[in-house]
Amino acid sequence: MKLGIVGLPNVGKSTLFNSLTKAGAESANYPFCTIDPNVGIVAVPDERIKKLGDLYHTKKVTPATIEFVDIAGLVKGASKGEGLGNQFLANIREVDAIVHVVRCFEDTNIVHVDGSIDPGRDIETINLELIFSDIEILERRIAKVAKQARMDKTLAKEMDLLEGLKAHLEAGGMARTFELPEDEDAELWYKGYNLLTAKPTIYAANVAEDDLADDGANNPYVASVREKAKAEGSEVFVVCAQIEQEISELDDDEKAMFLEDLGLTESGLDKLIKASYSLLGLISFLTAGEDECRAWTIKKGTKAPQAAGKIHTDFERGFIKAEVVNYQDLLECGSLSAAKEKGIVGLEGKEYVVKDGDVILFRFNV
Ligand SMILES: Nc1nc2c(ncn2[C@@H]2O[C@H](COP(=O)(O)OP(=O)(O)O)[C@@H](O)[C@H]2O)c(=O)[nH]1
Ligand SMILES: [Mg+2]
Repeated sequence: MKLGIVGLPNVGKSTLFNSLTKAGAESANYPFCTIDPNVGIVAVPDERIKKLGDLYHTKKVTPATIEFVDIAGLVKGASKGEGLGNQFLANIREVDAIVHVVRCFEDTNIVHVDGSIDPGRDIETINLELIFSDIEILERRIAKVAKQARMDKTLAKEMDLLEGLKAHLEAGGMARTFELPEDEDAELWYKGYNLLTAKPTIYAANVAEDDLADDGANNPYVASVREKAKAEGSEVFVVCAQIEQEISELDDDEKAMFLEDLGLTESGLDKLIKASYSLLGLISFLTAGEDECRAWTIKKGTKAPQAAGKIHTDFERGFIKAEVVNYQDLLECGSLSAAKEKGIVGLEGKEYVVKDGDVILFRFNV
């Protein structure tokens, strides 16, 4: 799973990325310092595997991970190639979801590309570039389908979809607010276009330290981000990238104290990672043993054999049964054998839909 961090130059993308990954991507006070996309792997905070690890006296605890990509500053005209725009847009097309960073902090030392702090305008600037880029994709597809439609009747239906989508985008709408007809073909075509504005998005309002404790409630810039996000059904997330960077350099004890001083219980990044996880419809199942306790990422609705396939393709190919126990139940019983005695370990087959927090032992044969 890959999330792309996008936004105008100098809004705090790299600062946020650095604190997420501590990967040391260059962060500097001028546009285009992150020309190549920087990719970082981030652990999904999960108390459950730590507790399982204690129960099993395990040697190794491995969290689930997601990937973040720091995508360099998009500017007005990116879809026409401004500021290496097309390259950046191509990078965005490869991600599963978008974190759109918006500058809501004042700092006269940090240049704003458009000369003032105005999150509503900034969001529109970026979203318009994404929309233009999507329109181009649709136009290319329309040209192709128009040629073939004379031979193939089902393509007339796709043409309707394309024209409808294009009109929606031209009116300034994001593809994710388009009302897709309830039709399997349409859904497949729509997915196939891989539109930027169809990707699930979280807006990250990057505020000054003072605005953290009340979650930006008194910051009118944040209010305008919330308004924009609401109109398209997206989430907003208030963060101070600079503070997150400082926090990321602390050890766990120092971190807890620092957060308490700020009136917070959890770092913004932990919240962001969890929010991204739920935005993408992801859950974790767990495996436990003396060698390793581990969390694995799957989409909600994944069945047991495909979940097994995340661990190893052999597990999926040779899938026989899954021994499944809820994480909380297992902890309460104190051991797997005690859970078995109580009869709460299920033996599940191919059609079993895996749930968040399932502790699973797969039986397979290859
Ligand atoms: N005051 C303040 N400065 C910030 C904050 N986040 C980032 N900056 C500064 O803004 C400048 C640009 O940040 P950077 O992360 O490189 O922006 P990017 O171009 O969006 O990647 C750097 O000098 C950062 O230190 C913040 O929350 N508050
Ligand atoms: Mg940057």
